[in-house]
Amino acid sequence: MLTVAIQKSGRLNKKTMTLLHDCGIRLEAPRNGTLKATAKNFPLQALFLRDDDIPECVADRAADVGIVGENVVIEKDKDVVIDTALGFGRCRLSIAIPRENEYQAVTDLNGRRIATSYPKILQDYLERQGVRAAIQEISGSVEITPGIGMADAIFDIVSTGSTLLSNGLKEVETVMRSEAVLISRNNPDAETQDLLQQLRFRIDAVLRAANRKYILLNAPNSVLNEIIKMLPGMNSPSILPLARKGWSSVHSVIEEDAFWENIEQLKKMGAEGILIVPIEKMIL
Ligand code: PRT
Ligand code: ZN
Repeated sequence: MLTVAIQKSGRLNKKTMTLLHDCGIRLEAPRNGTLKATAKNFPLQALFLRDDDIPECVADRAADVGIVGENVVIEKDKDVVIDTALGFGRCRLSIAIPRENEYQAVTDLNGRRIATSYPKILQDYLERQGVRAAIQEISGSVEITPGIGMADAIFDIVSTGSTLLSNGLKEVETVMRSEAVLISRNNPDAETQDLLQQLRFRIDAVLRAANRKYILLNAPNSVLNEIIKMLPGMNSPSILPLARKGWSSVHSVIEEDAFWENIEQLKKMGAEGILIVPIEKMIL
C-alpha cells in the first residue's frame, strides 16, 4: 500500500484530487474530520493534512509520498526528495515594497525589516546576496504589514500580483518559482518503489497528455512532406488517403504551446478541415 499525503483543503487540494482521479485512482473527497481515505482501484491510501506538515510526514515515514508546493518543501528542509513536478499550483516567491518607495538594487534592503512566512528561503537568499535585514516571521496576511508599520518590505507568494497591487506594494525581486511537486524519500523499500513507479508512470501519461493535442487535417498530397515536417507527432504522423482525389488526411500530435502558430501556417500551406481533439492519456 502506498500512503500519499495530500493537502486537506486549500489551493492544491482540488487539483491534486483531479490528478489522482485522472490517474485512475478513485478517492472520496475529504469531509470534515476525515483524515484518511483508501482508493478503490489502486493500492493507495491518502492522508489529508495541512500542506506545512506534508514534508515532515513523508520524512518521518507516516506517508511514503506527498503532493505539496515546492516552496513548502524548500522551506521545511526535511529529508525528502522532489520526484516529479506536477505543473499546477504555479507561483513565485518575491520581495515587495511600498509602491512609492525607490528601489535600485537588493542592497537597498540592508537594515530593513522584511515580513514573511518563509524565513528560511528568505534568509538563504539574503545571505547569497550579502544583504543583512531583519526577518520577521508571521504566519498570515503578510501583505498588510508594511501598511501598518510592522515591516518595510514583505517576502511572499505572488501569483497574479493583484494582492500586492491592492495593498499598495510593488514586486522588486523574484527569489524562486514554485509549483506542486510529488515528493518521496531517498532509498524507499522495494514495495514502495514499485508502487511509486506505477504512480509516476500514470502521472507522466496524464501530464504529457495535458500539454498536447491530437490534430486531424486534410491536405493536398503536394504539401504532405512539408506538413509532416511540421507535425512529427509521437513517431511520425499517420496519413490516410481521402476519397477526394489527390488529398490525404493527416493525424498527429502537437504541443499545446506551439498550437496557434502551427495552425496559421498549416492553413497557409493549404490544410483544410483542421480538428483539434484533447488527449486523455499519452503513453510513449
Ligand atoms: O491550510 P494549509 O496550511 O494546508 O494551506 P495554506 O493556506 O498554507 O496554503 P494555500 O492553500 O493558500 O496554498 C498552498 C500552495 O499553493 C502554496 O504553498 C503555493 O505552493 C501554491 N500557491 C499558488 C499559492 C498561490 N498560488 C497564491 N497565490 N499559495 C498562496 N497564494 C496566495 C499568496 O499567499 C497571496 O496571499 O495568494 C495571494 C497572492 O495571489 P495573487 O494572485 O493576488 O498574486
Ligand atoms: Zn500551510
